Amino acid sequence: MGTPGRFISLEGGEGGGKSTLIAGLRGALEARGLEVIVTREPGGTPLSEQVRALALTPPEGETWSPLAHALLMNTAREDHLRKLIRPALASGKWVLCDRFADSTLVYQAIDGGDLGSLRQIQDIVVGDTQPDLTFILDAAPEDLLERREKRAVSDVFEAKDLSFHQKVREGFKAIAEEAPERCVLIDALMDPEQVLEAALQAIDARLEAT
Ligand code: Z5A
Repeated sequence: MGTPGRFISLEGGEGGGKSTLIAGLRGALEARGLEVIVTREPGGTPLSEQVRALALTPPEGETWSPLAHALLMNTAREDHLRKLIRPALASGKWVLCDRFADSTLVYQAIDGGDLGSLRQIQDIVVGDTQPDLTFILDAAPEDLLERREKRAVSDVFEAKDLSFHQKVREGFKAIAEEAPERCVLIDALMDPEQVLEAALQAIDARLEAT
């Protein structure tokens, strides 16, 4: 693992319950006496939050190409890793990150980005700071429709149709199959308490938590 801290990312389609699970995990891990940092991508540092705004809510009428979008995500990621994630892990903290590099491989590939190039950029930026564990909150997009509609989010992804969300689901499932040692698929339709329990069981089984 290389570092004394632990790095956990949360991924999946919109409205899957990542933020809800992160809040539950933070409480449970802090109750075990662990130091926990909660962060998100794109974002997490002052500069990366500015990049987030530029990437997700560009000026009206303006759009990013898939490559430019991927570069922006990775620009934000480089700053986030260097200033927040790596120092936190090195000092023994647990980092819970709402989305990370898997999101780029899924979203920017669906938008038309070349997967080989996306992986090359990711290798340069992420290096060996891979998450120790990745929770993928999974459900059929039609079952998450109501949750997505409730969110007060306005960004470049808000108007996407069901087929886009289906591709997002398939993209994350493919990553889970490719990296079963890192990824745990969780049924996002379970109650929040059951989702948290499943995540904690995986942490205990895979990370030998204290
Ligand atoms: N993006 C990208 O393209 N490339 C990249 O490299 C990266 C990101 C890093 C913003 O992400 C966008 O950035 C995202 C991909 C792109 N695209 N979109 N859209 P984000 O993570 O900030 O936004 P999001 O994916 O839309 O997440 P969210 O709105 O924060 O949702 P969530 O965290 O997964 O869910 P939640 O807020 O915990 O829950 C949503 C609602 O459901 C809420 O009312 C909860 O009370 C409810 N909920 C949660 N869990 C449950 C359960 N278990 N049962 C019932 N109800 C529940």
